[in-house]
Amino acid sequence: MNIKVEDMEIKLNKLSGLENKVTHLESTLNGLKSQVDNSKDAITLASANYKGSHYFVTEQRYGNAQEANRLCQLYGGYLVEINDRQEFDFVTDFLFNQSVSHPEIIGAWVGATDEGHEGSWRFMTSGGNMSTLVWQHLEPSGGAGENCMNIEIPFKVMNDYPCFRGDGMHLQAILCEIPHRNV
Ligand SMILES: [Ca+2]
Ligand SMILES: [Ca+2]
Repeated sequence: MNIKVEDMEIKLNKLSGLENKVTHLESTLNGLKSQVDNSKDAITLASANYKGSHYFVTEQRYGNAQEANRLCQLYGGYLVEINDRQEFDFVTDFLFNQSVSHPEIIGAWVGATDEGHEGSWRFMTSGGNMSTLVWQHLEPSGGAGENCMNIEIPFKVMNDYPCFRGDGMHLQAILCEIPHRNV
């Protein structure tokens, strides 16, 4: 009988140790969540929900499309992937409305590229073909020198654009799309 009580005490001690570990992990996780949320809030100019996704736009200060995409991935999303005309209309209306109060914002990255498959636009993160293409007049114009995509916000159209510019000019805003399951 005494042996059984000792066994139970050992098990209870283990259980108590596990509880402490879970509590510690929970507090670590909550700390990380609030760090990520705070950094997202710090760069968010405006946000909106559409169908299954949350969208947020940043200021116009990013010159590298891949870096922009990785930033969106940090928050559980990706640079916006426009799957159909309805989403295109939502995205361009949303961006246009922000540019009314922030007239300095005229361009935003889209998560699509034709790098390595010139003229065939695919989503940067999901890899699928992008079929809804609403080009600006005379675009796409850049050939192999312009393998990423932005939205020209005042005109609500797409433009092929260099994925990276080192000159610090012609920076773009970031529009991240985050599936609701990751928000
Ligand atoms: Ca190209
Ligand atoms: Ca172009």
